[in-house]
Amino acid sequence: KKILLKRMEFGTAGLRAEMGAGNSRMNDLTIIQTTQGFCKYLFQQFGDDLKSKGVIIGFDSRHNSTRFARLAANVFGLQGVKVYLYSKIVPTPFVPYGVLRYKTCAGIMVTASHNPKQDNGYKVYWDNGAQIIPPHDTGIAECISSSLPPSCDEVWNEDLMKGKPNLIDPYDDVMEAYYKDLNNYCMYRSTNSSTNLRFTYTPVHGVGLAFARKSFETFSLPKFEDVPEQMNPDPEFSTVKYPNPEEGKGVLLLAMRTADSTGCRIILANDPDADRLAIAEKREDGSWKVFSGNELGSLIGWWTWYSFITKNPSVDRSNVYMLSSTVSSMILRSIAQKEGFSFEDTLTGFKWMGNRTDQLLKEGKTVLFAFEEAIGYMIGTNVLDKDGISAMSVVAECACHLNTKNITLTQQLHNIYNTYGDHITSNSYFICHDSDKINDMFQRLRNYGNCDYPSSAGKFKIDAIRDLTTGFDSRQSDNKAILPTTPSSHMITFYFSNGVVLTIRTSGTEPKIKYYSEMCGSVGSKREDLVAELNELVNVMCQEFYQPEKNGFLTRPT
Ligand SMILES: *[C@@H]1O[C@H](CO)[C@@H](O)[C@H](O)[C@H]1NC(C)=O
Ligand SMILES: *[C@@H]1O[C@H](CO)[C@@H](O)[C@H](O)[C@H]1NC(C)=O
Ligand SMILES: CC(=O)N[C@H]1CO[C@H](CO)[C@@H](O)[C@@H]1O
Ligand SMILES: CC(=O)N[C@H]1CO[C@H](CO)[C@@H](O)[C@@H]1O
Repeated sequence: KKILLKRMEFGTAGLRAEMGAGNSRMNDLTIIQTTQGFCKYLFQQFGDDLKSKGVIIGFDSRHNSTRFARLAANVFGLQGVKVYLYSKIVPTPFVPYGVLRYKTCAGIMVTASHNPKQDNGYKVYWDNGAQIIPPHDTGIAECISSSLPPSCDEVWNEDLMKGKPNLIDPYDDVMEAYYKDLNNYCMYRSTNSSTNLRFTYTPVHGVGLAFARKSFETFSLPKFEDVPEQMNPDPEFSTVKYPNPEEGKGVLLLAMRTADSTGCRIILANDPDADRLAIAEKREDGSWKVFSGNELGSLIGWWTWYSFITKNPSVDRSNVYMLSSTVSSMILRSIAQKEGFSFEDTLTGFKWMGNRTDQLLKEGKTVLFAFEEAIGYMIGTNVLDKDGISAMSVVAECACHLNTKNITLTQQLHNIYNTYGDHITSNSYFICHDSDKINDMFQRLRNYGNCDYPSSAGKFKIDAIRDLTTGFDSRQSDNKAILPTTPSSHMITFYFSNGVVLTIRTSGTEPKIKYYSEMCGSVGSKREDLVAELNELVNVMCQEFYQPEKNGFLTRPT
């Protein structure tokens, strides 16, 4: 009954849920209803231009993805809207890329990214090529609830649009154009073709393989080794528990085996819709270092700046931008301060970084790079979203270039910290399924002692607070936060006297209360000391702010 009563909520991330019957699940009916609402909203916003400009639709290799994409195409097609429907599976970034290439009013990608196999999803892009942000989500949600009955019987026919004049397959054109544009990110072609560095690649049963191969070819990189068990699309994700390379070693075990047996020093892994990237590097002792999202962000940030400034030495640096989400490492800010380019942080999610990038481009700025700690990287502005297909070749080229100087990625990461200051992060979460308990916890933090936020955690003093749920920021003279306020979720940032910045937030899609903390050391400080201090602070913070025993919060499974 629960599944019939509660409709899936359409948010800025679109939809993501288990497949099955009922209003709370992903199925033919909820796809048709959602698309009818989305189509209606687009007509309200763009008028009849929608028909000629059209929409672009892509899908991944999950169960039902092709069918869901075709049904969505039917809804638009029946309304006389031009539909660019990919005829084959594509990486998610090919949809936002296509929005910009064909100047469509919107894009839809049928994917649940790295979720378990029983899930699917529906991701939505606006005409600026970025994922939607408020108020479009509520506008679309309202249109969905007011257009629930399927418009006609034909809409269910998967083959309805076959041969219709308003159906276009963009696949071949994008396969050519995307890689032609990608070529601009290749900096040192000559180094590469003869490199002795070897790479292993896994798409973790997703869409990536063909696109990754072509990405390497574009950069004239040597062929990578395939992980045979994981290279072809497999909606069952049969060799992994969760198809999420962010989880680190477990997902990369087979890739490590391939790499060990073929003599590769570097592993590249995309998630199943190939919009994210994980990297591991073999240490001298034969063990593997899996880079965290922040570490990889530091490396790519340094590399994109280094290649850019080498090619454009006399550029006005203040017009050049890098972005990251506010819960990611602030390493880009440190690099920017020293190098003289501009840095901004945004709310979490590429929807915000994509939209901000679009605005900056319209102001004539250059945006080199944006990243978030959840292994999402946007290099350049061909795609205004994270893109694992471009990122993998850029990182591989960076590794080849460093290799010519006998430097590993791990060594270069330390060089970056030596130059710009150490950046140590400690992120984790507690699990809680009771939203009242979560609200109580945040209520207590907002009324700590006598109706104010905490002024310390243990012996660690807090200098300033930003609360993006209420829009408060004690660092601003008017106490108003600069980043947008989101009353629907909790998010408080604590600025400690010792330089640690710590954010606690609820997750929109999971029963987690996450924390993100970072210690930015000055150049020359001792790394072990910084690590010890951050750990002590995080431990006492967890006890005092979360009160996990009292609240019955579960710790992250290890
Ligand atoms: C495909 O979607 C339907 C709902 O439309 C669901 O019942 C079915 O389980 C899905 N198939 C798989 C293999 O997940
Ligand atoms: C490369 O670096 C390693 C370790 O950093 C060192 O042992 C080796 O001698 C170096 N090789 C060359 C050719 O410089
Ligand atoms: C073709 C070419 O320029 N190859 C260069 C690639 O990198 C090696 C070092 O790994 C150089 O020695 C080559 O000159
Ligand atoms: C919701 C939305 O699209 N917001 C902004 C994103 O960026 C564009 C272009 O700069 C703005 O016009 C939108 O208002």
